[in-house]
Amino acid sequence: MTNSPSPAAALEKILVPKIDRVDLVTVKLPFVAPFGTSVYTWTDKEAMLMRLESGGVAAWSECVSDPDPFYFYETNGTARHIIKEFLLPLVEPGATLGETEARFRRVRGHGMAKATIENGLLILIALQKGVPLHEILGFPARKIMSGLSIGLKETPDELVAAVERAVAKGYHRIKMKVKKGQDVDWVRAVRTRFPSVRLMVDANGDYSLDDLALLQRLDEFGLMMIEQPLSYSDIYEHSLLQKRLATAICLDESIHSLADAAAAIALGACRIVNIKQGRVGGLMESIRIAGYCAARGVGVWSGGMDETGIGRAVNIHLQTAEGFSLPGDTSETSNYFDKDIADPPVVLDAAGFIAVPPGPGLGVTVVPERILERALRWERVR
Ligand code: OSB
Ligand code: MG
Repeated sequence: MTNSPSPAAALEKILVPKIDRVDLVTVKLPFVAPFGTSVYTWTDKEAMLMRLESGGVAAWSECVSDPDPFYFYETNGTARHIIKEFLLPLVEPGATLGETEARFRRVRGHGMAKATIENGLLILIALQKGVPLHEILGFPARKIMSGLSIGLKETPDELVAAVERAVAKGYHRIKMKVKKGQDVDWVRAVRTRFPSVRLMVDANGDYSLDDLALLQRLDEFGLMMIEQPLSYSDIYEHSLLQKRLATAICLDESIHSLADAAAAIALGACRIVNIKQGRVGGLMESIRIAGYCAARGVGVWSGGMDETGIGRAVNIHLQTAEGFSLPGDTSETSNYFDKDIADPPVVLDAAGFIAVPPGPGLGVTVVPERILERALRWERVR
């Protein structure tokens, strides 16, 4: 594909530290409001966390799967199984991260499980060196653009009110979820109230090519993009659709790797890629995809999985990487939780930007009492 060095080349050479202990801890945090999508409505975030301990230093990472397979095939249950039985046994102190990633490739798929370990190792390495994660990734700190993902609402008025609050906060772009029967009129309601706000929709795969005429009606609203209009597993039909739409298509669910992104771009299936570091198997693959897309004029942004403060901080550090050109689904902690398990919470500054939390590792402090308070399960696995 290309002979230029991978933007993750330096990362691949970093050595895996010795690991004294590994724990998997499942927590459940109630959302401030239910989050509705075309595939499911979540009322809380049930997250599986990983705690790596090495020489008295503890690093927390988060598996971005849900307890259910409604957005993605992995679940907290499959991730626990794959991590315990197949991935952790492949993690060998003294091997490089590149070698570790290569060993992980023998396990097909299960990127969220792989990313949980890779995130944890990188955070641990950053903590041991006393530097922020973004520095280990190879990028200087920069302010991150913000974006809000608004779930399906009961009425257009409720949706417009949510957009009003987001605009008042200064979010750089607003995404609204759509589904069949809750699309054109709802977009029009928002557009009528806010003719020029940077707006996009996310269908989570609810449409098919039979809906072409309907999807074409969205072209009149000047949307930044339509995210994953067709099936979660499709690339080819998106390429047919993109030829018939003025609005850019963004792929989310369909992209599991750099190879998927390359195929989608070659086919003209999208003009924008949503990178969720867990869905693509980790931060190194995310950095490769972002670099690949940027070199081809394809827009990139960081998606979110309604993460706790741990996964949210990972997404913020990732967005210092080259290629992240568009505002992502990175919004304030208060949009999700009254009380998160890490401090400080994510907040927007007066211009709508998010600062990378300073300090070693993620730059956020995990509060053990809050984890214990919310823990459903605590299992030592190594
Ligand atoms: O499709 O991007 C999605 C949340 C859970 C599962 C899938 C998606 C989402 C979001 C919200 O849109 C992202 C966030 O605010 O973290
Ligand atoms: Mg999406």
